[in-house]
Amino acid sequence: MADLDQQDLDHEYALDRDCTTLSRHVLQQMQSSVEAQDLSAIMNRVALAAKLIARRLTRAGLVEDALGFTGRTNVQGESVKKMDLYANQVFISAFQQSGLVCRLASEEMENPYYIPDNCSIGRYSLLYDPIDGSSNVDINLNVGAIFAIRQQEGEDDGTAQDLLQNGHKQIAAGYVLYGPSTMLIYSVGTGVHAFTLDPSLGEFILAAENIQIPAHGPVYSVNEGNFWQWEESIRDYIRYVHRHEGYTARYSGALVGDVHRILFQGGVFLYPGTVKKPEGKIRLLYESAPLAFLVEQAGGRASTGTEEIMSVVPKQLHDRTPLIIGSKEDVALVESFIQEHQRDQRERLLASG
Ligand code: FDP
Repeated sequence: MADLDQQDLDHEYALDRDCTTLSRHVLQQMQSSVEAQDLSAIMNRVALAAKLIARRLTRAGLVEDALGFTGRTNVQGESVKKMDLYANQVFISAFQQSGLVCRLASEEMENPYYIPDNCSIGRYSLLYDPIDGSSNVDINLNVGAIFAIRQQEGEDDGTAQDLLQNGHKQIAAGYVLYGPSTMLIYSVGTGVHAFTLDPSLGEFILAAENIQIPAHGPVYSVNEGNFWQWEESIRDYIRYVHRHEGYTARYSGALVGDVHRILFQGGVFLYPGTVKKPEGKIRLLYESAPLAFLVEQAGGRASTGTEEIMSVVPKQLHDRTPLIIGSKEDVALVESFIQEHQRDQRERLLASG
């Protein structure tokens, strides 16, 4: 009997030390706050969606109709993949009976999806990118999902105007990385924490707590194929890293994968605007702002080059921003090139009268 008790104790200890589940962690982080139960339940639903999508991705090459394009274009004019549509729908289904999330807004849907039955209970909104890095899906490389949670403010007449606010209105954010293992990284404003899916348990288990981004890292992550489409300032930054020792390039084609590397090892990801598209490619509400929330919580920064991402107020749901995100010193270095060019331009304008 004594032995059994000891075994039980050891088991308990192992659970405490090694097996903190996501929902329990959210509750611990938020202590007695009134939102704790709600956010823990919402995070559980995100985890459920992530598990379903991970399962589909791991079997995508074996089942019919999982890979390739649907033949449709989304609100951004981009070709929609079958996996984009599937993942978008999984999030909707996961939240349909959540009782808490009243609106879902995703880059795959022109307008938010309303779940009126939930609105009397919870007034939360989920903003998400169901599959980030979709060009990687068909070739079995890493992809991700990005999400943020906001609280609805005032009444919504169907135009979701209250979502058009800056990133400080986010109460939680995170991403899922579908790589060799599936990871879920989140923050409710009390640091950044990483969980790994244990497929045998079907649970996300705590892998790293209070992650801090190094102030500087060797990686710069950018699609250099756009070199001649950028402003001179970005080209100058790239020339700088080419000419200085200690830099190395990494670009996976999925923002989540590149930001994940930077979160742990430091460096900078940039997707600048181009001369033709100064706003760049990355969507503010579904990508830049959630990742900015997370990276700031880990001691890093996110900027458009001239403004903190967290301060940017969108005019429309699907607005895009240039994005420079990662280690504090590396983001500041990119900004210094942009600011120097802006100063030069102003001086030239003044000189020309
Ligand atoms: P995708 O369009 O394939 O979903 O924001 C979307 C994104 O991927 C990022 O994940 C990725 O970093 C970037 O776009 C890739 O775009 P480029 O092919 O233009 O580099």
